[in-house]
Amino acid sequence: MPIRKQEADDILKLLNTAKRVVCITHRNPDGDAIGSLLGLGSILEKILEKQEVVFHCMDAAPDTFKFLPGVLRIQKSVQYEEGDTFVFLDAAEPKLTGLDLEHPQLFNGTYKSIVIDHHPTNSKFGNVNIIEAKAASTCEIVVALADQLGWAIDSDTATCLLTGVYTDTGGLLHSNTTATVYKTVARLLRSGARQQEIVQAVFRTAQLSTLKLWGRVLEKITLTEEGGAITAVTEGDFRASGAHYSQLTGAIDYVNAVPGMCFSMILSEREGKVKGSLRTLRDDIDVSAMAGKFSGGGHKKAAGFSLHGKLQPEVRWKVVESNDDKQLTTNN
Ligand SMILES: [Mn+2]
Repeated sequence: MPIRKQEADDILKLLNTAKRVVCITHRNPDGDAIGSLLGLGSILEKILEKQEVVFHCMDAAPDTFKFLPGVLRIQKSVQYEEGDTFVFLDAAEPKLTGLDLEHPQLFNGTYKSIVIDHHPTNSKFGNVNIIEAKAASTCEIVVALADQLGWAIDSDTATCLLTGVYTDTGGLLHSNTTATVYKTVARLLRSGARQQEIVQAVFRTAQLSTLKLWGRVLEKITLTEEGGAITAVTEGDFRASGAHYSQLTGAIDYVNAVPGMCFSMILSEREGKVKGSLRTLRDDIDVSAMAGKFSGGGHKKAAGFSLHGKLQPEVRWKVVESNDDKQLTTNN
């Protein structure tokens, strides 16, 4: 996945003329968000001699990623200054950063900005946009960019970037795990990425509250006539398990494991909104189109949406009289 020379040059120009570089990733950050934020940020810190580099995200990194070098430097709020250049990572549109309403000046041309992302739905809201829909993760694009521009990647940076490559491919298990992904993994391992540290922290560690939350998620799976494996998590489930929203990450793969299903979905309540996560294993189903019906988006096999509202349980009961065809259906 070569980065076009023109875009790489444009990025260099913006970075070199910046007074300060502020790297930003999306709210509720996942491994790719945190990995690309810390990965690119730490590279820029080394190559930019004069400019300070700031790491910025509205939400703190989930505990899972607290092992990553530099994670404590991520700032929830930043005083934006004249001459700042912004680098947006893994954010398909301004609202996903959570900064669009309070700080519209970040997105209206007041500042120079660079957008690096792999979501095909990216609205290209920067002055320079590197959107590679074929990349499985934003970290993969950061590696390609670094190699294109001859930026060095040390073992701490490689560990951050490999984390994003791992998490966005579900540990190299999802269908987006291309030959380029494996090449990127090899390249990062050669730079000293601490692969076992990632595996232990991300895939072999689970808080008790996570396991309890997942128990609730799995117990409530229902199969619909349309071939969906669907489950829902209420604010009450989060409270009862003591888990944070971010601890839901990964549970969808188990919901998606029910054989013979067309798609799977987790609906989760959070702060007055209902978030939907959709997955499919099938090539002939496009869950990003399904998410699009609810103003969401994503990839063909993994997508999501967010609606204002809350979940209301609906139990469907059917009374079947014995020795009789007469059926009575009620909604409760
Ligand atoms: Mn990503």
